[in-house]
Amino acid sequence: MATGQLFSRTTQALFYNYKQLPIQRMLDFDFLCGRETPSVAGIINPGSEGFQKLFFGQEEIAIPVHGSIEAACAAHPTADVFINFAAAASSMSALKQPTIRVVAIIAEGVPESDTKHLIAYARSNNKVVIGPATVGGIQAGAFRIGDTAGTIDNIIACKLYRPGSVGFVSKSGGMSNELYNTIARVTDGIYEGIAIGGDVFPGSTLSDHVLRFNNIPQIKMIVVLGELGGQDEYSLVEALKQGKVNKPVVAWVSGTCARLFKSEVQFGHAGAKSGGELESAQAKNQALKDAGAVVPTSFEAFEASIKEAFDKLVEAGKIESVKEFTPPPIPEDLNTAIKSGKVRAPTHIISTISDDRGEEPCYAGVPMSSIVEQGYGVGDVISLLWFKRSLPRYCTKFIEICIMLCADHGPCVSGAHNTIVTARAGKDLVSSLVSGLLTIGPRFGGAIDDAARYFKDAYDRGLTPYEFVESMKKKGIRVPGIGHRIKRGDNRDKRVELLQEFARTNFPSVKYMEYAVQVETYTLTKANNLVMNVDGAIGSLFLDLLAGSGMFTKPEIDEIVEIGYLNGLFVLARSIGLIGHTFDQKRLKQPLYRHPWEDVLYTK
Ligand code: Q5B
Repeated sequence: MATGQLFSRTTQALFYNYKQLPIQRMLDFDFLCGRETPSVAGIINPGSEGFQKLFFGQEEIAIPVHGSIEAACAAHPTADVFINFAAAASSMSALKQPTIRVVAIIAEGVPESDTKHLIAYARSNNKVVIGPATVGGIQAGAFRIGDTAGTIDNIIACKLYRPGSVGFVSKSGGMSNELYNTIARVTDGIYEGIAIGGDVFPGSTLSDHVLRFNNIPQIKMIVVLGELGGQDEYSLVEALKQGKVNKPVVAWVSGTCARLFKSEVQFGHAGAKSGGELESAQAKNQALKDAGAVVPTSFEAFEASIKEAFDKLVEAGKIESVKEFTPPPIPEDLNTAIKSGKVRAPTHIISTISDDRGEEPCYAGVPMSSIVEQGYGVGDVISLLWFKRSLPRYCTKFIEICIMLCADHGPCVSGAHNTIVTARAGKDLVSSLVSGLLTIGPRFGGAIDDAARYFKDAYDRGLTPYEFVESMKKKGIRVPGIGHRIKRGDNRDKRVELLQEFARTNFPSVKYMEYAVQVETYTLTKANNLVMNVDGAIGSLFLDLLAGSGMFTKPEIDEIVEIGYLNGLFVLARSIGLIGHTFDQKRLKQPLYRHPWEDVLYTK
C-alpha cells in the first residue's frame, strides 16, 4: 500500500458490536466495486460466538462472530481496520492489538478524556483513529466504512464504486454525502473521502488527512469542508504555509451564518460552536485563503471553485481518464421485492387455524380480545383451533369435562409411572412430560379414536352388539373402549358415569353411546373386567356430539373420525396430570428410581 493510503481493495475490517444493516451495506458496496473478498472479515459480539449470515452479492456467506477483540484479531490477522459502533474502552483494546492499524469510532458521546488517551496512544504507535461520532470514510472502488455515503443509489450516483482523483475530508458525515454528490458532478469523482467527526477532539484531524492525501499519487486535488469552532483548520493553515501540501486545496469552513445570531450558537456537533473570533468560520476561511487554499466566497460558490480547480488540472494534463464501468445491480432483498410487488414467491406452509400477524392473534378468525371479553373457556378454544368453529356451549362444556376427568388417574398408570421415573432420573419438565405422553396408545388412553371408528362403523352398518363383538374377536382385535385393569362390572369407572350423565341431560341424541352401552352389556357377560372405559365413553359420546350438534356435515364427521382428533383430548388432559407428577417428584426431592429385584421374575 502506498504511503498515506489507509485502505485498498483487499482491506478487511473487524466489526465491533454487531449491526446487521451497516455490515450488509459494506458488503453491498464490495459487490458493487467487484471486490473479490468481503470487506468484513469478522464480527465481535462480546459474549457470543458463531456465524452471522449475510449476503455478498447474490451469495449468502457466513461471517465468523467472535466473543472478544483478541480472539477476532488472532483469527483474522490480516484484518487491520476496526470499526467500532461502541465506545472508547473497546477502541483502546483494538488499538493495542498489533494487527489493527485503523480504528473508526462511529459511536457518539465518547468522553473527551478517553478520546485524548486514544489519540495519544494512536500517535505514538503510528496508528490512525477516525472519529468518534463519525460516519467513517470511503475509498472509492475499494473499501467503505459502515454507512458512509448513504444508500447504494447515492453511491452509484456519486460514482463511488470506482476511484476518481479527489481526496475529500470533512468534519461532518452528513455534509460529506452532500459533497460526494457535488464532487461527482464537477470532477472525475472521489478517490478517498473521510469524515473526521464533529467532536472537539477528533481522533485524526483535517490536516492529518490532507497531508496523507498529498502522499497518495492517485489523488490530484484535495477538497476540505471544515466548520466553525475549534482550531483544527489552523493546523492545515500551518501545513499549507510550510509548503507541506503541493496539491491544489479547495476549502470551505461552514458556519459563516453564526454571526447573524446575537449570542453564541452551537450547531449539531459538539465541536461546532464559535468560542471566539479565531474559531469563527470567517476567520478560518480567511486564514486558509491566505495560506494558499482556494476558498470560495460562499458555500454556494464551493462547487464552482472545485470545478475550476479540477478543470485546471485537466488542462494541465494532470488527470488520467478514469476507467468507467457499469456496476452490477445489487440483488434486491426478497422481502423488499415482495413488498414492492416486483416478485412473487411460493409459500412453504399453509395454515388455516390461527394468525398472529395483525394487532392481536386470532384463533379461527376470532380475535384474542373477543375470546377474553366473551368469557370463552378452554373448550371454546379447542373448538376454534381443532374444529375451526365455535361450538354450542353444551359441546364446549362436554370437552372441558373430558379434559377435567382425564387430567389424571393416579401415579400407577403407564403415563404417570414413566413421568415419575423420568423426573426422578433428574430430567427436566419437558422430558418427563414427553416420556409419559409416549405411553399413550392403543392400550392406554389412546383408544378413543379407534373406539369412535369401530362403534360408528358397527352402528352405521346396523350390527348388533353380539355381531360386532364376535366379528372383532374373529379378527383378533380387542374392542377399543372396552376393558380396564382395575374397573369391573361391580366397580364402574365414575368418570364414565359422569360423562354419560352429562350427555343424557344435554345432548340432543346419545345413540352411539347407547350402542356402546349395549356392547358393554354383552362384553360383561364374557368377563367382569370388560366394562366401558373412559376412552369408550368419550369415543362414543363424541360421535353423538358430532352427529347431534348440527355443526358438522357428514363428510366432516367422517374426516374427523378418519384423521383421529379424539386421542388429542386424552393427550391434552393427561399432560396436566403428568406435569403435576413431575413437579411432585421434584418437590419431594425423590432420588433415582430403581425397580426392586424382588419385583422381577428372573428366569431362563
Ligand atoms: N379382553 C385396557 O386389559 C386393557 C378386551 C378383551 C375384547 C377388549 C384391555 C384393552 C382395549 C383398549 C382400551 C383404554 C389393556 C383403557 C385407559 C385410561 C386409564 C387407565 C387406567 C386412565 C385392559 C384379559 C382378557 C383377555 C382379553 C380380554 C380384554 N380387553 N376382549 N375386547 N377390549 N382394551 N384401552 O385388564 O380370553 O384371557 O385372552 O386392551 O380401551 O387406558 O386407569 O389404568 O385413566 O389412566 O390387562 O383409565 O381391556 O386384560 O389384557 O389381561 O385381558 O380380556 O383378550 O381374554 P387387561 P388382559 P383371554 S382406559
